[in-house]
Amino acid sequence: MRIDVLNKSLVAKNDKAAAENRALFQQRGIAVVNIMGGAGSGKTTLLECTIPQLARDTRVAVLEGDLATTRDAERIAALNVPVVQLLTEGGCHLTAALVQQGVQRLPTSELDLILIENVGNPICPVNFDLGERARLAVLSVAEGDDKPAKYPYLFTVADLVVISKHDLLDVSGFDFDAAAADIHALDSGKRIISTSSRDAASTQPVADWFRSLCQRCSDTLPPHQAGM
Ligand SMILES: Nc1nc2c(ncn2[C@@H]2O[C@H](COP(=O)(O)OP(=O)(O)OP(=O)(O)O)[C@@H](O)[C@H]2O)c(=O)[nH]1
Ligand SMILES: [Mg+2]
Repeated sequence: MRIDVLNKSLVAKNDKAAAENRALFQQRGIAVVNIMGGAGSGKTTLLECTIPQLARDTRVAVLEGDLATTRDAERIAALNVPVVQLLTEGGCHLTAALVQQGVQRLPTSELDLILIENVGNPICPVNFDLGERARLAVLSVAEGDDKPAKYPYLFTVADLVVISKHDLLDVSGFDFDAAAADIHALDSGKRIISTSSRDAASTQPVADWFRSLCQRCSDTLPPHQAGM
């Protein structure tokens, strides 16, 4: 008797839309970053800190993923960049199909970079390729230094890890070296950047990383593998 595995077929369907997205992004020369991390880890704040630094030389737009409300999109719209709010209506991650719909509302012929803020969740988004070029994981010190070991897949798939809210390091008791060691146990070469919204200079390396992806837009990269 044949047994259908629903989850696998969902991922396969998503992969088809992700491949279409990736082809479109490559054709238009747009770098796309999938930003993932737990609820409240500081994803939107990181966008608020970095987008103004990109304004002088990079044409950026944002897709905001949430379960409900347009609150994050309103924060991004205040920066005067194109933004579309994607509502999953209960879903704990964005899908490539929803991203496809969002991209249709963006002026893609006028963009260098699309930053996608995924739903606040350190688990579900990891399995769903959106067609992105790169993945950014955000972990705040307020979440605890044990999270890289407990939620390893987020950190495995990420091309860059941001540890945010550095200004709260002392009060949170976060052991930075222990967290970094757990991340490097997964991948010894993984780059980690420590940021604080209270220190504008700390987010500059993240803005520079976004910009560096744009300079390589015409490269052909294979789809990310979750390694799970
Ligand atoms: N002290 C401090 N607070 C921060 C920092 N970054 C973000 N916050 C605060 O943390 C809270 C959550 O930040 P957001 O940027 O909304 O987090 P998010 O990851 O986008 O949240 P979701 O979209 O709900 O998943 C807000 O109150 C921010 O002001 C930081 O570097 N330092
Ligand atoms: Mg947010």
